[in-house]
Amino acid sequence: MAQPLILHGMNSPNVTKVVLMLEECGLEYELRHVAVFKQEQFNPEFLKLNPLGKVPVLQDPDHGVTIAESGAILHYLAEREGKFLPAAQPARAEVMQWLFMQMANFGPLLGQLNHFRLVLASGTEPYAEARYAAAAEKLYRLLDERMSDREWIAGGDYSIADMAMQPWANYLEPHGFDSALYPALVRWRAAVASRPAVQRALARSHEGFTAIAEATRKAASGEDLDKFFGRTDAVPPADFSAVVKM
Ligand SMILES: N[C@@H](CCC(=O)N[C@@H](CS)C(=O)NCC(=O)O)C(=O)O
Repeated sequence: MAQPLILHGMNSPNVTKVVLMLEECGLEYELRHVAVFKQEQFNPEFLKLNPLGKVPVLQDPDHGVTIAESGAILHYLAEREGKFLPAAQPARAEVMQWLFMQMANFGPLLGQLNHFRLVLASGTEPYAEARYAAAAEKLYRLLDERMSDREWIAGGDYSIADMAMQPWANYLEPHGFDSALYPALVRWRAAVASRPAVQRALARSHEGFTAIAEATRKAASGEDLDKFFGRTDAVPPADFSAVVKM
C-alpha cells in the first residue's frame, strides 16, 4: 500500500502552493508543522532534510525522496503524477518560465515588502520600503497584464505555475495596492480560489498549520523573532499576523 507523503511546513505562501498541488492530485499526505519562530528549522534533524533550514520540505517515502524548495517540489509532484505540467513543448516551457518567474521574483521581492511594510510598521525604513514597493508594483502589474487575455498563467490549462503564484497574489491588498486597478489579476486569483481542491487545501492547511503557528509565534521571544527575520538589532514587529494569515 502506498505510504502518505509528508509535508513539513507552516502557514505561508511557499507551503500553501504545495498543499494546493497535493489536493489537486488527490494524494494522501500528512502535514508536519515546523515552528520556525522557535527555531525548529535549525534543529539538526530538520537540517538533514533541508540544509538551508527552510520550509517547505516534502518527503515521499515510497520513492525515497526528500525535497526542499517549493518550485522543485511542485515540479517533482507534476512529474510524479503526470499532471499540471504539459508533456509537450512549447507548453511545458511556458509553465516552467512562469514557475521560475514566481520563484525568482514574486516570492523573494514580495517577501521583502512583507518585511518592510507589514512586519515593520510602514515608514520605519522608508528607502527599503519604497524600493520593494516599486518592485512589487511592477510584478503585480506584470501579472495583471499577463492575465488580461488568458484564463491561466501559462496560456494553456491550469498548471503548477498558477498554484505557485496565487498564494503570493493574495498580498496585493495587504501590500497597499488598490485591487480595482488590477482587474485581470483579481479575476484569475478568484478563479483559482474557487477550485474545490484549493478550498480543501486551505482547510487542511488551517487545521495542520495555522492555529499551531499562531500559538508558537505568540510564545516566541524577541530574540527568536530577531533570528527568524535575520535582524541585527531588536525592532518590534508591527503586526505580524497580516503576514502569516496568507
Ligand atoms: N525559496 C524557498 C523559500 C522558503 C522560505 O523562505 N521559507 C520560509 C517560510 S515561507 C522559512 O522557512 N523561513 C524560516 C527561516 O528562514 O528561518 C521556497 O520557495 O521553498
